[in-house]
Amino acid sequence: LVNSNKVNEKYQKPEEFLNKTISYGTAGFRTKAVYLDWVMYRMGLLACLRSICQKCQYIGCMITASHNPEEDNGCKLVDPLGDMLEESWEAYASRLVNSNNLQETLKSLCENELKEWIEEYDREQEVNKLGRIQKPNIVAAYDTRPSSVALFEAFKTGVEVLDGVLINYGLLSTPQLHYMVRCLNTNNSYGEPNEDGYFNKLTTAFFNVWSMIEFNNNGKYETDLYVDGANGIGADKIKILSRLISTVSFNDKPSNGTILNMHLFNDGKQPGDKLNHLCGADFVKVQQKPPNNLPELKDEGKISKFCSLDGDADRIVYYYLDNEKKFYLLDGDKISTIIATHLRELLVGAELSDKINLCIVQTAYANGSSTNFIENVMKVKASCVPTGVKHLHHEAQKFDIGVYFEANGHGTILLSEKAESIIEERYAELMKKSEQLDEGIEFKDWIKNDKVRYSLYILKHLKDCINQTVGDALSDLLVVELILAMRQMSIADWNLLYTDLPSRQLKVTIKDRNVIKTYDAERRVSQPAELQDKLDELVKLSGSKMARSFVRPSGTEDVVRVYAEADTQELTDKLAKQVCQLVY
Ligand code: 16G
Ligand code: ZN
Repeated sequence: LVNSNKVNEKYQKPEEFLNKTISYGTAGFRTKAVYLDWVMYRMGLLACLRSICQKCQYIGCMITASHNPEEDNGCKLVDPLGDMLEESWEAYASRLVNSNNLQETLKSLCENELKEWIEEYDREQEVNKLGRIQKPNIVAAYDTRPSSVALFEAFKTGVEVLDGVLINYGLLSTPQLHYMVRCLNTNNSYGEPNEDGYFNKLTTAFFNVWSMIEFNNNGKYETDLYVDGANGIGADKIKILSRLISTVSFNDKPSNGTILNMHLFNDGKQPGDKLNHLCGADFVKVQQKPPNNLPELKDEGKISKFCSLDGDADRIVYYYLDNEKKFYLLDGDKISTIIATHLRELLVGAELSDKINLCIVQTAYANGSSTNFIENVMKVKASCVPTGVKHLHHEAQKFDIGVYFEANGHGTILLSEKAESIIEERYAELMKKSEQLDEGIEFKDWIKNDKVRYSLYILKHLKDCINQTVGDALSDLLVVELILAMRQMSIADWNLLYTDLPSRQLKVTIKDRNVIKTYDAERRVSQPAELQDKLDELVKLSGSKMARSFVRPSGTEDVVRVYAEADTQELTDKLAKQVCQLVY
C-alpha cells in the first residue's frame, strides 16, 4: 500500500498554504470552497486509511458547510456506525492535510501509528489474491452548494489513489449520509441503504404512532406546519417527506382522517434564492427573528407554526408569531425538554422507569431557564458538555436514553443496547399476545385501552422514528409533531413549558482567538488569567440576579464568541457588549 507510487500531484497544496496550518475542527475541515480541492483529495486518502483500519467497513464523507455561507464548503468523515470520526483520527486528518510532503507523511502514518492494521490488510490481500480482494469502502454525498461536485471529484481522485471503492450518493442531507453508512455496515438491520429505505423507516414509524392518535375538534394541535428549507438540500428532502406523509394511504391501518400538512418556503428554486441567506435555523436562532419570505397567511388571528432547517438539514428550530407579531423561538432546549418529558411519561406508563434511566445533555448555550426546568421541575439529570455534536453524542451514550440537543437545534436521542432490547423484547411479547385477541376486538382499541400496552407501543414506534446516528431535522420534525399531536398541544402551549431568559450572542475578532482557554464545559475561562475575574465582576454588577455570561474561541470561525443572558433583553444586551469590550 505504502509503496503504491500513485500519489498524484494534480491537487497540489497551493503555495499560500505551505506555511499555514488548518485543523480538522468540530465539524471537519471548513472554509471558502476555493481553498478546498487539495484538502478533499487528501481526505480521500484518509478515508481509505480509516476504512482499512476498520476491516474495510464503509466510511462516509459528507461534503457540506452546513449553515455557513454558500461560498463555503467543507468535509467531514463518518465512522462505521454512522457517528463522527473518532477523535484520535482528527489528529491524523490534520497531519495529512498540513503536511508539506504528502508521500512522506502517508508513509510515516502507515509505518507507525497504523502499522498493525496496514500489515493485516497487506496480509489479507496476499491470502485473497485469487479470490475476492477486500478494498477500502467509501461512500460520499454532498449538499446543494455549487462547489460540491468539483470537491467530490477531488475526493474521488484521492480515494482512487489507494484503490478504494467509492459509492456516490449525490445530493443527500448530512443525517441521510450518516444513516446510509450505518445501514451498509450493519447488514441492513438499521434499514435499507438507499433513500427509499430512509424515508420508509421514518414514515412507517410515524404512521404507526399517528394512527393511534385520536384527533378531536377541541384539541389544540396545529396540523399545518410551515417549513423554511434554508434554500438547501433540506428543502428537496422535505418535499419528498411531505408527499409521502400526505399521500401514503394508511394501508391496513385505518386512517384517523387527519393529515400533517407541510408547507415549504425558501425552497432554493426562486430567482435570487441563496443557501442560508437571511433564512435557515442558524439565522433564526442567532438573529432571533423570522427568516425572509415568511408566507403571508390569510387566517388572521390564528397562530401558525413554523420551523427552519439549516443548510444540510441536521438542525431544526421552531417559532411562531403572536397576534401582535411578536416572535417566539422554540430552540433545541425546548425541543429536548418536550421530547424528554414525553419519553419519561411513556417510561412510567410502560412500567419501565426503574429499568431505563433518562438524561438530557446540553451545552453552555442552553438557556438557564431550560436547565432550571430540567433539574427542578422535571427532576431529570442535565449534563453540560463543550460545544460540538461529538461531545453531546458521547455524553448521551452514557445513559439508557440520552436526549441531546444544542440550543441551535442540532440533536437527537440515543438508546443504549440495554434500553433497545428491553423495549424490543416487551414489544415482541405484546405482539404475540395480540395474535390471540378475541374476535371483535380491534388491535387499535386493545392497545389504547391499557396504559402499559399503549405506552410500550408508542415507545417502540417513536424510537424507530429517531435517527440515532446524528441530529436529523426531518426525523426531529416528525418526532416533535407526533409528541405535540399526542399531547394535543399548540406551539404556544409548548412554549409555555418554561419561559426563556433573554439572551444575546455576539462575536469579537481578536489577533489570536486561541489565547482564550476554557474549562467547566466552556463556562469558565482559565486563560488569560484575569479574564474570568473581570467577567464575574461584570455579571455581578449587571443588575440582574439571573445574569450569566461566557466567552469561548469558536471552533469554526476565526472569532471569539460571547454569550450573555439576564432578566431583561436590555440588561442582556448591555452585559454582552461589556463582555465583548473586555475580550477585545
Ligand atoms: C459546528 C458543530 C455544531 C456547533 C458549532 C459551533 C457539528 C456537526 N457541528 O457546526 O455542533 O454548535 O460548530 O460552532 O459538530 P462554533 O464553535 O463556531 O461556535
Ligand atoms: Zn448543519
